[in-house]
Amino acid sequence: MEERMHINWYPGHMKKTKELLQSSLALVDIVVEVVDSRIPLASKNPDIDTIAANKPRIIVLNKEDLADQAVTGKWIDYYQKKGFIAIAMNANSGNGLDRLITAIDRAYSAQKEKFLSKGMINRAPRIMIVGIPNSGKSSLINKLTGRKSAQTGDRPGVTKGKQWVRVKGNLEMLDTPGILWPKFEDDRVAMLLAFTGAIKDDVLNVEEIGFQLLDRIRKIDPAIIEKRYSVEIDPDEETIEVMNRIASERKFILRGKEIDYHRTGQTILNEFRAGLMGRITLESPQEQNKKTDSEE
Ligand SMILES: Nc1nc2c(ncn2[C@@H]2O[C@H](COP(=O)(O)OP(=O)(O)O)[C@@H](O)[C@H]2O)c(=O)[nH]1
Ligand SMILES: [Mg+2]
Repeated sequence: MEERMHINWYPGHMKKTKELLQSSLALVDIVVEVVDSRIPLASKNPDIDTIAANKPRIIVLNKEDLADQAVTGKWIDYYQKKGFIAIAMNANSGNGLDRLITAIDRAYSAQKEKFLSKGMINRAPRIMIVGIPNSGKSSLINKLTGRKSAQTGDRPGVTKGKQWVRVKGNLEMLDTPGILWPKFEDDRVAMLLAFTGAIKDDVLNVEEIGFQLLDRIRKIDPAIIEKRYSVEIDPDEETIEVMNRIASERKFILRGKEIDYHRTGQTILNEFRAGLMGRITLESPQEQNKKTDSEE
């Protein structure tokens, strides 16, 4: 895409966020980082490895219900090889919450030993949830606290004091998540974030993003598109042809018989995000390995 995508994240916010994050991190034993299983790398913060370097970290591959299970398994291996504990979960249903609690116990074991060997009173592990916007932090917090309503005021810098809450699994959690910024200077990443809805549509060119998503899914497996939109795809044809047929299949035609690309693009985005095309992962660890190999 030629036009650069603009993400509303001001440098002032970022500095404030970083400071808040660092002061919170000093209080916790374990950092729980929430990422989106459909884009497990693009949905990571670029600086967390440095900022949280000295804390045990658990990577939660959230929204696992929307991602390809086999690829999620590969991502878990990928992160575990890097020395993290990684688990898959669905923060909407709570599926995987038990795995998370077990993982926290594991991550805490070394520190627990240290406390005990010094004859200190053992205490519950203190955790903090961090992640980029839309990764599912509030949903996960609600599952841990058993509260129903999502927390609002999810803007960087608006945190009003922090509180410990005792949550499932006998943990103490900071009630406010650490909101991290994405790798927004990277256009490949920005595109993936746009596909999943992590960047609001009103700052995007929906026609273009919808088209790019169609093109990507077609490359992953054209049968996904054929099935969802009742179209047949010729391997030699351009993706725009496919988009045109989707539009006519859905009757997204404007007066004057022009194709309504906005509506077609929006529909592709909405249906992907809602999981209506099935489980799709947009980034694979192999792709990542290839990239780093060529950089070296
Ligand atoms: N399908 C699915 N949707 C999820 C999951 N977790 C969160 N969501 C949805 O993703 C959106 C963002 O979640 P939210 O918890 O507000 O993210 P936050 O910005 O990180 O606090 C909401 O629409 C949630 O319902 C999940 O595991 N699966
Ligand atoms: Mg939130």
